[in-house]
Amino acid sequence: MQTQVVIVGGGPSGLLLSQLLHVRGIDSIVLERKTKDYVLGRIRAGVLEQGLLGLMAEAGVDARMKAEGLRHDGTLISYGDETFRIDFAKLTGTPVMVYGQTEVTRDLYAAREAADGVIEFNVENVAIHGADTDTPSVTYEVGGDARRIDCDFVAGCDGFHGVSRQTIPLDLRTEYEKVYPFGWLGILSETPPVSHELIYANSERGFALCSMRNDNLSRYYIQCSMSDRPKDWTDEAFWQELKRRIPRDRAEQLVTGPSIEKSIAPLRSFVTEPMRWGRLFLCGDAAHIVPPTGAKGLNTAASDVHYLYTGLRQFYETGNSEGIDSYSDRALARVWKAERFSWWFSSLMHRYPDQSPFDLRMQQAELAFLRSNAAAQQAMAENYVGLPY
Ligand code: RFL
Ligand code: PHB
Repeated sequence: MQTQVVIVGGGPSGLLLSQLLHVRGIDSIVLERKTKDYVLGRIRAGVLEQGLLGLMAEAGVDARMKAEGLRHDGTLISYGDETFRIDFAKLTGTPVMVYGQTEVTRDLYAAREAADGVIEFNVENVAIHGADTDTPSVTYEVGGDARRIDCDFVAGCDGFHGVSRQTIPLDLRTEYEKVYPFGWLGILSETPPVSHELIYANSERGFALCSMRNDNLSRYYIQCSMSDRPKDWTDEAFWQELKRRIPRDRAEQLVTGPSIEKSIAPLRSFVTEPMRWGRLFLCGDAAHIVPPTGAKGLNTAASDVHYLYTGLRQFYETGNSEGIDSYSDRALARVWKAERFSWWFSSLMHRYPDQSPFDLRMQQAELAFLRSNAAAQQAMAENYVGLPY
């Protein structure tokens, strides 16, 4: 088989890239290790930045998001007995959109299928060959059948555990990592959200987040120990703990119900450099991970897709390789800013096992500063709604 771009990974990065290339007449084949239902069953991101919304419009997949997404003009932050609001619309003129990653992915699958795009599911043993030559290829197996695709470029959109990053020789890449000493226990429940806007809470019992997917689907998280397992937490225990961590008036209004999903996510900051090796380009979680505080993961994946799509388009339309040559530098410049914001917001909102009384005072002082200082709120809002591409 032959195509212009082989895309390894059929998560949001891979599908968005494939659909954007298709709109510009560039062919791709997507290789996905799991089934479509499995990919759609992963409950992940909920908050989309304007940049991603713009890419969805360009890809022709924004109709349902526009009709069903929830526009959020601000967010609430609580600590101790204080709750304050960061007004994104007033500070930046830009809202964010609450629309689940599951829905983004579903819309992208629908668009790829409508365009007869090729997506191979259940692929095994994907291997990328000749990435540092002008004639790369990708081999894989489906149901025991060995296949090979020759291509111009390979996009590694296969997430943190994929093969693409590992394909770049160890001596050519540098990895930066920070693992946080706690996780997030998240549940999804068919109950009305406790607040119109997200609540990020720093309580003495640890962090909590009240989020949502729609008017009758709530997403809540609490900071938990890394040794906890979802089955250790009954729904009842989760709701009790959440109520202790959010402002009292909200806790009294909280509508509880059975969870329809319950999982624990570790918190990690990770970046690999460079994001390109010859004709192989890493995109999204394959190249970087942020802790979820601040909702930057999917949005940063989208900015990578933007830089790569722009570079590939320029190459195919004009023969100029400037965009693909500068891909890694451009993507990383924005990645590191998202890493900084996610690390800062995580550090501000969580209780650390080894936090000293001094560290705690620093956290409280920083929260008090953010609550009362216009410049601090401005910086927070600009980062939250997404820095420009
Ligand atoms: P994905 O989604 O991991 O998709 C990669 C795909 O590649 C496939 N794959 C392979 N395919 C072929 N061959 C192989 N060898 C393969 N290895 C892997 C996988 O099966 C998978 O389908 O990466 P992608 O596309 O880069 O997307 C990244 C986002 O999923 C991620 O950044 C976000 O979900 C992070 N995130 C959030 N991001 C936000 O922007 N806003 C949020 O509100 C937000 N909340 C979250 C989050 C992530 C969370 N978890 C569980 C990590 C909340 C949580 C709890
Ligand atoms: C979510 O709704 O899943 C969500 C929202 C905001 C975050 C992280 C996750 O910062």
